[in-house]
Parts: sequence; C-alpha cells; structure tokens
Amino acid sequence: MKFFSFRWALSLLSLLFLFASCGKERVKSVAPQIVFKHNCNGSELQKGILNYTNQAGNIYQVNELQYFISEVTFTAADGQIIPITTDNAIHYIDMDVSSTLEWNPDDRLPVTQYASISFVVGINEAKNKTGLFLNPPERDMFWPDIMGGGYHYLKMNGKWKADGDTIKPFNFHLGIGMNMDGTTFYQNYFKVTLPLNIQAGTLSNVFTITMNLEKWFEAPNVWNWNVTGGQIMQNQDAMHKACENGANAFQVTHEGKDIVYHS
Ligand SMILES: [Cu+2]
Repeated sequence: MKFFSFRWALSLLSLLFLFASCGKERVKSVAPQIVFKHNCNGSELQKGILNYTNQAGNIYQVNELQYFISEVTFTAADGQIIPITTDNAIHYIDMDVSSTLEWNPDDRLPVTQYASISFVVGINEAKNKTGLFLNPPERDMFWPDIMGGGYHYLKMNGKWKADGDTIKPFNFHLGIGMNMDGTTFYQNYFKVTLPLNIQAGTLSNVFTITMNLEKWFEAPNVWNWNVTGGQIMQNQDAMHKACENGANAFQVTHEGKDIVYHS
C-alpha cells in the first residue's frame, strides 16, 4: 500500500512537472548534426567494383574517398547567416571511417526559417597552409609545398579501363594548382550553396550532405580519363574542370528528427 502511494505521488509530480515545462520551455536553438553520404548513379557507392560507366564511356571504380568540407554556413530566410565555427570550421571526411561521416559541431542553430546551406569543398587560402594539421588523418592530406602547400581538398582513388582494356589507376586529387613553371598558384577550392526548405515553426537538426560521385565526371565538363590521364595534381586545367563539375556533385536533405518550436 505504501509502495503504491509513493508511485502515485511520483507520477503526479512528473505530470505536474511536464505541464510546468510545457508552459515555460521554448526551443530557441538546436544542435545541428551534419551527416555525409556518398552515392553513385542514384544509390550508395559500391567501392572497389569496376561497374560504373561515366558519361565519356570510361568504366571505372572508386576505392578511396577523402575530402574536406569547410566554412559551413546556414542562411536564414531573413538573411541572417549562422556559421559553423567548431574545429576551425573544417571537417574531414573519409568514406571508410564512420566517425567522420557524422559531424556534431558545438555551434547552435537558432530556430527560424532557413533558405540555404553553404560550404566550401576544400579549404580557403587563409587557412590552407602547411602545418595546419599536426595529426593524422588530416595531416596525411598534405599537398607538396613545391606545388603550393597546404592540404588536398579531395582525394578520390580508383581505377578505370583505359584504351586497349588496360586497367589503370587514377588519383583524382584536388588542391592548389600551379602553372607549368611553378610561378603562379591557383586556389581551386569552391563554394556550394544548396537550398533548404525548412518551414517556420519546425527545424530538423539533421542535415545530410550527399555527394553524387558520377557528377564529378559530367557537367559542365565531360570527364575522360583517357584524355586527362590518371594523375591530375600537376594539371591545373584538369583540376579546374573537375572543380567546376564538383559544384554540381552535392545535395542536401534535412528529413529526420523534426524539432517543433513552441511559439
Ligand atoms: Cu595527391
């Protein structure tokens, strides 16, 4: 009997607490989570299998994918810009390391209507300097000093079936470019802006950025490894074209855990 009353009192208490918090508490901001996914031709990338064909007709496979996303910003419908500043605003992603596929920055997102999300693929020239990263895995993205230094924006390694059905390796590597005599350097990092359609009053805190790998090889420049060759790090023209294509390689979705704003 005594036990029963104790439980009864406890339930009553929690019920009272619930009412009290409903009346007072308002969700003003949420912790964003950014999830990274990698698709090819509409479904999850199957790595290490020579079963993809790009627009130029190259049969190819992808074995490794590592890259940096930086300067993520959310733009509200009223123009307010909320930058993600955690980790120097740089996040490293390795397709094979699951802990890199979810980023939980410390920044908070005010609950409001959002128009878009932007980010840089690679690292801007202010930050992309040798010595920025002291530890692996980020450190292992280093870009040779003689070629401009800093870090690769992206490494996509794989193979393609070259002329004569020879299987050749490719290192689709992007970073700072240079001219033939090494006197001029080019910052190839690029910004991607994707629309968000988040209604006022609700805010999903989970944003999924999907890279559609085939898009790196489609538009505006049809990519043909038989023309570019497998190594492009010293080929500014190729890297420039790759980056133009890369601007079309991302999409964002924000379905998931909707948080209701009590207004
Ligand atoms: Cu490289």
